Amino acid sequence: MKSRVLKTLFAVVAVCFTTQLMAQNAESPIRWADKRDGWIQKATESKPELIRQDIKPVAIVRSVADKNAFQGWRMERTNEPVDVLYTQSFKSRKEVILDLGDHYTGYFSFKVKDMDMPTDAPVRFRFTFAEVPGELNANFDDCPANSLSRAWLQDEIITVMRMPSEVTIERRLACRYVKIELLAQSYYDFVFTDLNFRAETSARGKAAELAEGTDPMIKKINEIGLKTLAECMQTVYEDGPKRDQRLWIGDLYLEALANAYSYKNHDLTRRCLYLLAGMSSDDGFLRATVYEHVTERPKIGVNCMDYSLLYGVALLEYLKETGDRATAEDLWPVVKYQVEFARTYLKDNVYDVKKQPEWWLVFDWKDNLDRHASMQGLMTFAIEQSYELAKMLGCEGEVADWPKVVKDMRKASRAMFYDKKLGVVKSGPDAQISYLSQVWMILSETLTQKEAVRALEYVLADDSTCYIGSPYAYHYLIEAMIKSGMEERAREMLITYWGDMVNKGADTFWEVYDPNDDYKSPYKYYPMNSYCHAWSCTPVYFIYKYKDIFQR
Ligand code: RAM
Repeated sequence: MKSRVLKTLFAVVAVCFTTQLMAQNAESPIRWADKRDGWIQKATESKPELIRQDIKPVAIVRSVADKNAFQGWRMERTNEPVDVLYTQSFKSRKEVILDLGDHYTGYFSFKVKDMDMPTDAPVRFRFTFAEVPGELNANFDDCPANSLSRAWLQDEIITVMRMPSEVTIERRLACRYVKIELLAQSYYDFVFTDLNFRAETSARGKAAELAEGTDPMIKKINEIGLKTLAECMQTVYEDGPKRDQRLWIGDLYLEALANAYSYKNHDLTRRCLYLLAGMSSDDGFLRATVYEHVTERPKIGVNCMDYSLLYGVALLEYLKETGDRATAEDLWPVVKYQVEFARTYLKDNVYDVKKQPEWWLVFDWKDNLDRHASMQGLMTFAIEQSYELAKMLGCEGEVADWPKVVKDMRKASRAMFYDKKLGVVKSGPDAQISYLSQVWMILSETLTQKEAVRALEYVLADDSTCYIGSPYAYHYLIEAMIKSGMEERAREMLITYWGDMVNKGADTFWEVYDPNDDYKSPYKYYPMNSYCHAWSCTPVYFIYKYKDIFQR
């Protein structure tokens, strides 16, 4: 009897204790610090295998100065076959430029052997790898100190001590052209016996063929977009295989969209979503970028509020595409935290841009862009999308006030940013009119469709509007045009902007492209630009998703 009472008492105490703990957990701020290892583990499980392919140079080319060419240089094929390098002395030739035939990401190796006598001294080479012809004609030592690390520029000095020898250059490269210069030689002669580029990508499968009557320029844009995406699909969605070779939330979002309509390698998206969650800060804020090598590490201190809010949109798209509810449920608290945290920046329903001096708002590579209206619009859009995610997961009860936040934000935006008379959105103390302010107020459905068309027509016709600086921002412009029913303009814009890069010889699309300035780079030195950049691949998404607009 006594023992039964004791047992019951014990059970009651246990139940009370557990209930209290659960209540405590429910009330306490989201604490997923303990969950992060599990998320990294899941990211590891989804790590794709790299597919490797040996690429041999297809031609010997020469650089030709041409003021009509992109950055003043183009490559011209010579009549010499690559084989001459395997039979004729390199000591007398001293220099060559090889063309791999397309852009590749991977490792370069070469073999050399002495010809008749053993080489009596070390031989020294400089190898330069270039994505575009202009890079090969720049002196990388001119790179200003306030640019990014000079070491991103792909030149390597290699000393061969003995022959025969086989050398693989240690760093991973991204290029189409390889320049070899002989800097110091042995008294005796030597030749190359092999030149090889081992290309790597995790992109598997083939995207669907476009409809037969598709405009040839759109076909070309799609082909280059697919190539750009495949080059950036490594063991994460990289931003650029030359630079920075890492995962950023904003790039992930656009790459995942393009992948969902082409290669459909959804595991890579899952991996990246988990990696980012696994490296969030202790209280749950996402880092805008993370590293996967040597081990997984976040870039502490780089938190971009626009990027962290887009994470939820990316997860929603992933769920819609894959139906992988388990992943979406697992990561839902991350999305919830990003929104709740961003909400602490709201003052009278308007995002307080002054509250975050040391953090960036990305939006575009455009220094003079006033980001206030864009941020307000993006946040409204992201909360609405995140709420849709909550509904799909049956969690909307947890965030029941979000629809009201969205409504209040739209109302506040109209009062603060919308100039009804002129029909445009203005931003900042100087009432700046920019493309992006319109775009984000359209995507967030702050403007009605009629107002959206009026606003876009205004900026398209007004030369003083702050225009767009990167393909990343063009993506949102095209999306906004389609949303506003301006399908023809969207098509024209895609053909004009990306088609212009095609006409200028792009093998892959560039990080920053300004039709008015071929040398534009956010890093104060044009070779530092990444000429194969993830966020520039999104025509692929538009072309497949909106068939009626683009595949005719
Ligand atoms: C650069 C990268 C990347 C972008 C960030 C904000 O370093 O190119 O694509 O997302 O900046």
